[in-house]
Amino acid sequence: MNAPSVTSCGFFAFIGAPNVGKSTLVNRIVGAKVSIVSSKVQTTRTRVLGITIRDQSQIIFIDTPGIFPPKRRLDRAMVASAWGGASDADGVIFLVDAKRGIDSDTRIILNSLKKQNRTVILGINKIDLVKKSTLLNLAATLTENGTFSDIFMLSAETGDGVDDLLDNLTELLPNGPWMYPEDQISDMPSRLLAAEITREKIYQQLHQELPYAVTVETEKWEQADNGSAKVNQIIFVQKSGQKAIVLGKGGAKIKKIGELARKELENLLGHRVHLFLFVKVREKWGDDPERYSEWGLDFNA
Ligand SMILES: Nc1nc2c(ncn2[C@@H]2O[C@H](COP(=O)(O)OP(=O)(O)OP(=O)(O)O)[C@@H](O)[C@H]2O)c(=O)[nH]1
Ligand SMILES: [Mg+2]
Repeated sequence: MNAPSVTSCGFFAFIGAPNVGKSTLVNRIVGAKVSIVSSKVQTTRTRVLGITIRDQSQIIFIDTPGIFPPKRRLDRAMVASAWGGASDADGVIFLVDAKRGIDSDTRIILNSLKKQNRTVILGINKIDLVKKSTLLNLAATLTENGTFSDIFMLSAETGDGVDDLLDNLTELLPNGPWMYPEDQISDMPSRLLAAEITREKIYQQLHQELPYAVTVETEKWEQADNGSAKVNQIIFVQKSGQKAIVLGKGGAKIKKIGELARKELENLLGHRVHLFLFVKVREKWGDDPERYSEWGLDFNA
């Protein structure tokens, strides 16, 4: 007779400085894009779930915004959301960028963890970018400055170390039923996912301060009988000069952003999408409570 199968399930949060590769790693683990990624800092603005199954275990990862000294209201909400993700999880993986090493943001997080008396798992990511000796020195310095239950050397880019991490995490999960259906990989509503994809394209297509002055919202979503969807989105900017940059010469930039976002959205949804982007100047969108509610961010953080 077969023994009854025992399942386990739990949450692990990735925290770390901006740009260390938290979202890339969650996407790599899930095997699909659940969280947007860019080469710029502060890409992720809220908590994003990435769910995966390994043998009898369902592991739910919480991708969080990077932690840095906040200046604006949005920054404060993002950083609060990251720490909130850490406190909601069964375990925390503190991710450090092997190339960047211990920069000031990383040092601040190390100190906060120490103050909270919190033992976390250390993940050193981007090991594909450094020599082994650099990596070993970094690991030694980190362990002198923090309390870690385990250390993993990872590359979200190549997948190095990821299997080993997952094998070890399954051992730490409490027994219990799975919390999500077997085929579910995230919990983000389609409207928000669509807005995030457009924001990712903006991060990839526009530079300097512009991405930080921008937010995207899905205003309307109409599903047609033939299976296609008509999606209207508003790109909020803070100044008219920024609107001109987002539009580009003869509208070329926004056309490019729209094309890239539409293609990705069509791939994800498996049906045609008619995407309409509108740019609106709203100087203080960062102080509008409505901009925060859809993300589940705390306006008063
Ligand atoms: N070479 C290399 N690049 C990586 C690796 N992981 C992530 N990256 C790159 O690092 C950049 C930042 O990745 P993200 O996943 O957006 O980083 P993040 O920590 O989620 O950043 P925030 O959301 O801003 O906090 C992107 O350009 C990734 O392609 C890695 O293992 N190796
Ligand atoms: Mg991210």
